[in-house]
Amino acid sequence: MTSPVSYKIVDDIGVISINNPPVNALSQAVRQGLLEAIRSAQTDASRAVLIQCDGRTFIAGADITEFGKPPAEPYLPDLLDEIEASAKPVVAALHGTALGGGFETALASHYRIAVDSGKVGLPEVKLGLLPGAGGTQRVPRLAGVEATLDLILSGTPISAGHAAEIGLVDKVVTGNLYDEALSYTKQLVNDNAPLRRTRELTIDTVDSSLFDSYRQNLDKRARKQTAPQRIVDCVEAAVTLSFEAGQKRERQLFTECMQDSQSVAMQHLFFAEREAAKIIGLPRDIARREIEQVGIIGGGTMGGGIAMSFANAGIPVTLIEVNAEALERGLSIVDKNYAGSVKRGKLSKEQAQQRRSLIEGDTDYAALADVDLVIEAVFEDVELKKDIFGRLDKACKPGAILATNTSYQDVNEIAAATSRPEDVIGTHFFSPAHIMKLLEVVRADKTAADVLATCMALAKRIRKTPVMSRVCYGFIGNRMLQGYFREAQLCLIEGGTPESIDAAMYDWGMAMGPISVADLAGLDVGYKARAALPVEKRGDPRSYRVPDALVEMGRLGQKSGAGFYAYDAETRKKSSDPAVLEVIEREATALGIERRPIEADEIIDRLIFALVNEGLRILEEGIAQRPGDIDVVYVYGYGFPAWRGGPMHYADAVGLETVLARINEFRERFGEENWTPAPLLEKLVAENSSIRLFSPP
Ligand code: T1G
Repeated sequence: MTSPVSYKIVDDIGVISINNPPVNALSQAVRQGLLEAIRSAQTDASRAVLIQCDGRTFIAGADITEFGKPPAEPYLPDLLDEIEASAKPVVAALHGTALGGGFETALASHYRIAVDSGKVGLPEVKLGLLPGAGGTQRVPRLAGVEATLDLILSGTPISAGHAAEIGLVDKVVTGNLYDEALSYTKQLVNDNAPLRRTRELTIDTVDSSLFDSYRQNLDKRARKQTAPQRIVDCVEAAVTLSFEAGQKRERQLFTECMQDSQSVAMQHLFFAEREAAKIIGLPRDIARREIEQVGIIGGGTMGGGIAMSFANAGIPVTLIEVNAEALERGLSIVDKNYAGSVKRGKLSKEQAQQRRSLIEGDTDYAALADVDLVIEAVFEDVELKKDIFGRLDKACKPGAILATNTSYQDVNEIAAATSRPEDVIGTHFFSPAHIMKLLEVVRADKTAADVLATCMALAKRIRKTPVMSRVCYGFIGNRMLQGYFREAQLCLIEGGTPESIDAAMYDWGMAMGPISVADLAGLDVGYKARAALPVEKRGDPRSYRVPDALVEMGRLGQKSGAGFYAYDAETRKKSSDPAVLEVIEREATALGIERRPIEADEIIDRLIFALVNEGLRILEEGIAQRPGDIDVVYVYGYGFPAWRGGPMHYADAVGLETVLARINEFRERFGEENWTPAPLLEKLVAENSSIRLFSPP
């Protein structure tokens, strides 16, 4: 087995090259090769050492596939200490994304040169970890404490230019990095540049209250997450302790993170997100259709947001509305969104203008004659959608993909309204579409394989996280959401209050409580959907009598200034409204319900296990490919806490026997209509197995 690390002397410079596709991760073999190379360099004729990587990026971090296995020497912190202790200058040449342990390798080098397109970062916090190879100790010595806290707590990579500004990179070049790095290293030798060991640099003093202010901010920004708090502890140790003692503290806290269930959950999501992009049974190299122009039907909130998602990726969009007035309204939503991004500093004025210029409006389907993909994003009326697809079938060129953004409707039925069902697919965006990462790609019965592959790849191009779903009412996310909302409403009418239900779920980790989510989405949405259904199909009346009563009072939610809560017209700040409790009590009485106190743990288990139970049905029906796909849907689309890994991962963590026992208890108390255990749950418990071991039939 050849080593992924090679070493040769070029013009008196010892060049260490790493070639470990796809991202030059620091596997045991890479660490071993690096160690042997840096040791060779200490005694050979080289005058300095250059560490560089082949392929698309400098080292992108420790090898995450090794996590959970017994650690193998050489350990990264020890290796980096040897690099830093080198008797000859060591230079790191950075390109692509030098992340995590990769950037820590560069920080242990004496000098860093980067190509201007390169990025550096310490994203460990996104894995529930912290930089465990000296990053929390070396960055403050180069960039100061506040820049360190911002870089490591965000986990967001920064450009080479920004890194140079704050002292993390010494030289930024635009030409050939290898050539530039070689001449830079020679220059350092000729200038007799000092061995600038990062560990020996002093840290600017800071007021000790800075750390507590960061801790308080994390209590809001990273609620209940353990890694961010430990990161602050590490950086504080860099200021208060010697380098060696600080490194020891970092190692101890890194080990705590590694053993923390939060990190196990977030590592699970890292791989689940990448797995979800792969379609079982579809060759990874299947030819995809070219998507260079896109059409959107409907300029409402969703249509405008979808149009922006494509424009933001540099893809021209034609937005179609029924008339000039509606089109103007739609485009003004887009203008407002871009203006907001500029105001918040997310985009420069020029960037916003450049992106906005890619969105054109029209009222005639003839404008879609050349588009490669069109996405219908009108409101949830299946007959209207079928009519639109019949028109698109005629207006769009052969081979154009015809997609619907429907949240619930039957994509097979919509496809049947065209002469080319193989070109029809669902692309379910989540509101706000230009911000939310999740994209459910709905594979209808006749969707062609290349159409599916094209849309899965296109999702990544517009920086979305794709998850494939088969056709069912509500696909993966919204189908599971029905049980979640049903239980929220039942807990409410049985004895809870909007505040107690929301507090239970918010404190558990959800980004927003279910009652607040209902107000945000608009109570009239469910009201109209139910009105379109025969009574027997509307579900348990106890689960919608209160929201429907509020709608009939004109309380539609945030959009009308009042729903379950009252909303300040200016700040939109919500407040409790006693009138709502009266409605709840009145409806409970009308339904013969004797209200009782409902504790948080009952609320949590009823809402979350309703998600889990439906998720298991979705798995056994083959609607979702894998359990991890469902976890990605809920974390990226519904505010499920990443540090709990998603509904399926969470159920395994709780223990399926416990989940089944609780569901059986709920069946006893609340009836089997809402609480019949999914057969797959009973099967897994009988086999003493777990959801993560599920493989599709
Ligand atoms: N280890 C192992 N495999 C990795 C990997 C890693 N660090 N990063 C990516 N891969 C695989 C990934 O699973 C996929 O495999 C392929 O590479 C392409 O990835 C000690 C402890 C680098 C920005 O967190 O952010 O260092 O699916 O699809 O979109 O302090 O990968 O093809 O089989 O994401 O171009 C810190 C994680 C680790 C970086 C590239 N580093 N990676 O994005 O490709 S912890 C990270 C990424 C650490 C130290 C600590 C991205 C990327 P497959 P991809 P991409």
